[in-house]
Amino acid sequence: MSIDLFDIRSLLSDEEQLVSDNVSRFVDENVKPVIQDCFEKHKFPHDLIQPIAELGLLGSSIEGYECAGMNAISYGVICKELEKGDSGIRSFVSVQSSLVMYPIHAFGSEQQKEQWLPKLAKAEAIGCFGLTESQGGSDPSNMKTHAKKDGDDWIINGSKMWITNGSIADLALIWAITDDGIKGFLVETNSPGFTANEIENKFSLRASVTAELFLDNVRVPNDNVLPGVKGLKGPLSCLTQARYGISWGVIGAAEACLEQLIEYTQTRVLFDRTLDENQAIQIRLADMQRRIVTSSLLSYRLGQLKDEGKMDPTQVSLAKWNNVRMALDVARDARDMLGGSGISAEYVPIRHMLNLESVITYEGTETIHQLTVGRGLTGKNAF
Ligand code: TGC
Ligand code: FAD
Repeated sequence: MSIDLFDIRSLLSDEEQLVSDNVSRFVDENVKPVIQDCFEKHKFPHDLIQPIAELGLLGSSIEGYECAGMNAISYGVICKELEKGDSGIRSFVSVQSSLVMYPIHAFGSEQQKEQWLPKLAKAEAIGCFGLTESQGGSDPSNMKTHAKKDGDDWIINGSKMWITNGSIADLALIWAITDDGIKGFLVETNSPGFTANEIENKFSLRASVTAELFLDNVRVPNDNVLPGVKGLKGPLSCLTQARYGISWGVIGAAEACLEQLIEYTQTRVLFDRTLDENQAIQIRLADMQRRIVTSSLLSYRLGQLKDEGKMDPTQVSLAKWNNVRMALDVARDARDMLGGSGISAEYVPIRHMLNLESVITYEGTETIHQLTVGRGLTGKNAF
């Protein structure tokens, strides 16, 4: 039986279904065969970058600049299908699309758009997004990285922590404090004084690159400042885009766990009957189904609002919080229901579960999103 109990697929237009099928096929043929090995060896599957670009998945929502110009629901289904493979692959696409291409498109000069967007869409350049610093990612207003004007240039000093794609990036979007508030700087990573060190020995997102960035008197021309935004609103607007995609993506991870778990419980015999004949097991499977369906409807509705230009950051916080929590709980419970096999690399839940420990932390922790919804309800800031 399909786990799409409410036939959410039929809500998708023909074009959205086609996108979903194409990405799903790509993941089955190219991601699933290599991902466990990459996870075990702590290596990002670089060979997947070019095919991802050829499918039009980078900056897919941008019109023009050699981008695919798809709608928000299509971006959602792309994230979902990619994360069925692995959160690390979806992360790569989230960062390139929502955190690097989106701000260049939304806040960049025409020259910056023409210079970077086609290259980023074709993966001729890889981008990263440097907001978080070691003194506390939840409160980016406490930013220490700073930029000072020097003639027609800026000199940037500081460091960034936990940066996805950091050590494979050609372009880093660095958010830095200036005398005129926070600004976004397009920093080419071969600039003198720029260093990226990969963070080794992660237990989560092992098939994704995470790095620490150091900027030591990095000189950047004034033309590389994003002219269209100032203040925390700049980076937070990018996060809204990425969090929307994550709310969809994690549904894919949860579905991958449930699909494999159903197969397992149908064949595992204990006490003379298959596991799926037990009430306790059926209740747990049903609970996973309930959570997946409700999360899917939530993201679908959010996608409709986004396509209508009505999506609001508080809605995004609720969806990111609800759906990541749902996926993490499903993955943990699936791991448990696989018994000892659940800790084996033969089965996907433990990998998804470990990845989701990052996903529940990055792009705003669960607490940050709960407090954002609380602020929306009460009008009072409790951060
Ligand atoms: P606050 O006073 O609320 O806001 C400052 C200004 O920003 C505006 N704003 C937003 N705009 C767009 N989208 C949003 N989500 C926005 N939230 C706020 C706001 O209207 C205001 O504008 P203005 O014009 O009045 O100045 O700021 P605050 O300092 O109170 O902070 C609020 C808080 C805690 C919610 C925020 O700091 C936050 O979201 N913290 C979490 C940080 C975070 O999520 N970091 C993520 C780093 S990137 C990452 O993790 C990438 S992982 C990628 C991957 O691999 O997939
Ligand atoms: P902290 O902010 O120190 O939070 C610690 C704990 O305190 C959390 O449980 C938090 O919920 C809680 N807390 C915080 N404030 C409050 C409060 N007011 N009340 C109650 N509890 C509170 N960042 C980028 O800029 N770019 C990237 O590409 C990027 N990629 C990442 C990839 C990975 C794998 C990871 C793990 C992180 C990435 N991040 C990135 C950073 C990520 O966004 C931060 O880790 C996240 O925002 C949390 O910040 P922190 O780790 O400093 O935790």
